[in-house]
Amino acid sequence: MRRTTLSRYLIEEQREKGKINADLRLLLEVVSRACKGISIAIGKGASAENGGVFGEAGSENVQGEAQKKLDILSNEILLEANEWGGHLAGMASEEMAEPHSIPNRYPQGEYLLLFDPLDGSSNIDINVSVGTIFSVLRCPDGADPTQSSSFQQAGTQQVAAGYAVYGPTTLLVLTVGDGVVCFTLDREYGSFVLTHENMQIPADTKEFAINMSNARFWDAPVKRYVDDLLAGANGPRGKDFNMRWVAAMVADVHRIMTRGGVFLYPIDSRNRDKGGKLRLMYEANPMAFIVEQAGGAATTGTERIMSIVPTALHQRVSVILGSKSEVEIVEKYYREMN
Ligand code: AFP
Repeated sequence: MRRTTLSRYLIEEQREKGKINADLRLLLEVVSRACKGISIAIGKGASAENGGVFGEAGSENVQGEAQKKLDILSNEILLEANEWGGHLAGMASEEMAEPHSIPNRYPQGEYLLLFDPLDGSSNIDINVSVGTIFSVLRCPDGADPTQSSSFQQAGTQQVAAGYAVYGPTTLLVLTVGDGVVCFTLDREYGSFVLTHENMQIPADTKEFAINMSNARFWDAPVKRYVDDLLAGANGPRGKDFNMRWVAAMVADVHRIMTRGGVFLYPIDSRNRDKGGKLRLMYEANPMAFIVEQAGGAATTGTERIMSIVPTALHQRVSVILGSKSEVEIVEKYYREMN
């Protein structure tokens, strides 16, 4: 049986469907190659040279979070892979305060790439799934790609988005605005192979994902929603729900992409001054694009995530996403209780 590799899928999206151009195809190939590199680094773990790739780096990122060695290594792999191909005008990352300029010796392209190089890094040391999240925008005509303002576009402007999950298998989930597809890394051949076409989030769910230890900080609509779920078959929802929390958004979202559910990292009294916990431009927006393309929904509780026009590169946001009917119930509670 003929297998569809990522390269073949992208060529078909370009040549037959006209959904992407050659530069975007190259960009996505290069990002996938970088994800393979990150997957290999993670696989080596503590056995890698110089004391292994696990553990603290001893530094902090722009958000004041302690960086792991693998955060820095994954960031470098993505930067190095993408800066010389001629397809990018600039890059921005969770791990860098300012956009990364393409060195003058390389040609510049029309696209901007944003990423969280290693999502869920607290999972590294315990050998649980982590991932990479990325978003692709066009650099506006005449805009300076060294400036954050060039990146500050609403999520609706994304031309592609994806994530890699480094779990028991390495997966790459991708959208170019033509549905969502999932590729599995065939380690023997070193290529991503199409394994899930047209991913759709099941509308009905019995699963939710939220960090329950934050319950005392939640706003009333979130508290009411989770209370309803916890009440189970005897409560207003009339059925029992199960809870899962991987503490890596990629893994939680991938579960929802596969078997439905709802993921919440809402704004609360503890994170309100920051605007939430998750980052809008390289975590929430790409996930929202993927989830919407798979028939789901993504909201802050009061507005569609992809409609927000960012005011800062590292802006944070309230995130509620997944099965459409669940997201709509949370939005309804926000409307009724605000
Ligand atoms: P990092 O990107 O800093 O590793 O954080 C992971 C994350 O942003 C997201 O992937 C998880 O859903 C969330 O944090 C977990 O946060 P808690 O530790 O507060 O549950």
